[in-house]
Amino acid sequence: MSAPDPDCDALIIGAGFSGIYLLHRLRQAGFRTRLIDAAAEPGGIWYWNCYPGARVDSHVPIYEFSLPELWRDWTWSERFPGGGELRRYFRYVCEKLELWPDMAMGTRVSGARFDAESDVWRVDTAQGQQISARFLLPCAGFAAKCYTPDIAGLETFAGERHHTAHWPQDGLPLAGKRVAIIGTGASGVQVAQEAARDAAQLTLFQRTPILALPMQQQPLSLEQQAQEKAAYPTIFARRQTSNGGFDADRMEISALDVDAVERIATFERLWRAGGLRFWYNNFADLLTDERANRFAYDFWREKVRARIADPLLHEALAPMEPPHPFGTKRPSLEQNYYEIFAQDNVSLVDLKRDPIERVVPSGIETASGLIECDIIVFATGFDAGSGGLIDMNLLGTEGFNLGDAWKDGVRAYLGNSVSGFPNMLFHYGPLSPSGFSNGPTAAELQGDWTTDFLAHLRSEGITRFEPDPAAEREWTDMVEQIGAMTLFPKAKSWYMGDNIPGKKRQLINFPSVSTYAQICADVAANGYRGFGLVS
Ligand code: NA7
Repeated sequence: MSAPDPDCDALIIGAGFSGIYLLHRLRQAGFRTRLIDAAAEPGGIWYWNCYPGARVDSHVPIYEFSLPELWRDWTWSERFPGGGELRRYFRYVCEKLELWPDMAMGTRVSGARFDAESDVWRVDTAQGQQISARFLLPCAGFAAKCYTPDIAGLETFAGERHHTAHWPQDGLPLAGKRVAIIGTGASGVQVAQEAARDAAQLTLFQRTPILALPMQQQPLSLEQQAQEKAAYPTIFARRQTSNGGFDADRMEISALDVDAVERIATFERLWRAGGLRFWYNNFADLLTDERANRFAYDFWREKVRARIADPLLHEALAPMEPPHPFGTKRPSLEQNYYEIFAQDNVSLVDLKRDPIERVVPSGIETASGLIECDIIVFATGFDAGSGGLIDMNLLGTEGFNLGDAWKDGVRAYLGNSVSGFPNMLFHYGPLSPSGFSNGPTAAELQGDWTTDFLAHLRSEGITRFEPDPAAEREWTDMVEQIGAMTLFPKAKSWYMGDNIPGKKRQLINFPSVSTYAQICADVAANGYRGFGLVS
């Protein structure tokens, strides 16, 4: 008697851009597909990171799906939409594509094991369900596991404390409160701008200054968007062929091959254009040559210093010497970050000079004294890429789980598959372009590739695939080698994994989405080279 069919052909974990797109494509291709997500609503990071001021730092329409049936009828209110608007967008997408019947929200994976007898994944959920699926497709995103540092006395704190990625869903008013923010990455900057409006007192605890860029936010009118939509197909096509999945690439010329006048004029143009353009449209060697990089840093520093009223803060917020090469940590966008330090209710603690010693019931004690507070915001980032996948407790064929497989560092073929874990493809994961790519671009690219791959397996009657260890090693080494040609290893960052104590230092992202697309297409054209396929 043959084994019963699994509950579904494919089980997707995660309802962010990757998971939602994949669900749509696999259903179109006739696969029995289900999607589960621990969150109550779709949106991925936009569900969890609901802290005050949460906002995307890639502009629309770059940061949305390219499907005409979606963008034709959707309009945004701003060039860089806020978290609430993005959540509404996700609900609209699920409605429009009629995805709800195959989605189960509020369903968290507690473990999964590959059953080698039947070539099926058996997934357990924290809600007590068992789901079997031929293919397991985790789409957890790069930021599924947040990081809170272990600070002495934290549990004694009498006020409220929250990580930005676990902000209370029904909100937490900051008005009139004494707010402490630990961490000045993208999230810390966004909460700070909000809190500065009406918190009684805002104290930012900064370990490394962020090299933030001006957002140059713009409201978007209906008429303007209606006009711009004529160009959307061209913009979306361009997105697929650019390095970062945006609408343009870095320039072809070196910052060293132009004179100072031209260099400054270029920097000025990119600065005025706003958003991440100063990062991803800059000179060709911005992220590979320290001299080129230094030109950009010096420009950034002078622009920012001109906005910081108190000269005593210049060195802390925009030091003479760069804390790391510009752009080797995610720059992130600001709107009035540098101006808030002129307000009476805002102060900065430079942790390099005045480190945190402990948390006490009434606040945070540093070397120089106690700062009382009602709310501590941990804007301290993520165990990026691998953390969320490891937490799913996935057991492969060799008797160990993914955490054990990656204990000496992440290894993966094409940044989507691991030997010893058959029939599993993860999206927007480590060693794929995730952290270096605009999210929706990578989601669509990987979603299309996976759909074609599973269709190929179906047409060939193949029930099991697994990457070859040699192909996996080659891919992992290649990402490392490409990384070594850049300045990224010169920073301590989540890109390099070393923001997390004990995590292996390695570049966890493939640096170009367009090259990644070409390689994946080539793998497919060559019979899915690098994968072992079993009927
Ligand atoms: P990030 O960018 O990883 O920023 C985390 C911040 O927290 C950063 O300023 C860290 O300082 C700081 N941090 C981390 N640990 C500590 C301790 N122990 N003490 C003090 N400060 C600490 O996370 P975000 O959430 O802001 O942004 C993540 C991504 O989301 C971002 O890159 C965009 O892609 C969107 P450090 O720089 O390590 O010295």
